[in-house]
Amino acid sequence: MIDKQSPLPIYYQIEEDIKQRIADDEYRPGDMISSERELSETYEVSRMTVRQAITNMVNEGVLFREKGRGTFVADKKIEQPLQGMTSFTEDMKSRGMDASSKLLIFEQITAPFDIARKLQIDEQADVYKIQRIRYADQKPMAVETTFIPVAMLPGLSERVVQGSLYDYIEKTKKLQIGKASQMIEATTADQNQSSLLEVPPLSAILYIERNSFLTDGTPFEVVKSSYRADRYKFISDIYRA
Ligand code: 16G
Repeated sequence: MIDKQSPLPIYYQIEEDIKQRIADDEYRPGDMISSERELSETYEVSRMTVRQAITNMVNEGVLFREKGRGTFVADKKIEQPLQGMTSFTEDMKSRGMDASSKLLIFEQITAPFDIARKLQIDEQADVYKIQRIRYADQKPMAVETTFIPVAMLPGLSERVVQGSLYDYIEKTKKLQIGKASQMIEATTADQNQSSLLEVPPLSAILYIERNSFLTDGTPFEVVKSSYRADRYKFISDIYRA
């Protein structure tokens, strides 16, 4: 299994082997993998080499450690295409997962300066500030803070935003969502985010800002979201010009 003559580092070969076993369903999410000692015997390498392979896989989010218990196979990351403007509810449904939300904030406030600018509204204008933890199969995936002009969706209620906002905009309000510009940045979870997302402090986070427009060009939302980097990866097809 391990080729000591290969130019590929041994820890890398171990990583590939364990990943292959996960792909083959030999190891499933939640399964405990063998101890460092056992693995070093199986692969006939030092424990240091095994530790290096495991640490790399923990950092990648393939495995996770639990103090005093062992090392386990993590859930597979959700692959989110970068093209196509979808809602969280649609994303989870299309994967056969159950989408739900916990509403943390639902209030009307005077638009903060940067939000007013992005929504192209008066600085005195009111916006809804909505903060939700988004869950897939009851597991926290992201914390989203959404700003929407009150004038755009008068009468928006807590009940509505507990479900799908995009569904409400399109089906109930008959507005046509057109496009968004989006920024993705790497950050780490602060104390509050780590407790909301149920991850250790300083865990890797994908911070996303989305500025969305109706088909007639009117901005309708600014969304600041923090996604668990151990649960998400973004994918896209790219073409050479
Ligand atoms: C996604 C969007 C968000 C939108 C939400 C609506 C990102 C990266 N994505 O989470 O902008 O507000 O879907 O979801 O911000 P809903 O229709 O399930 O409420």
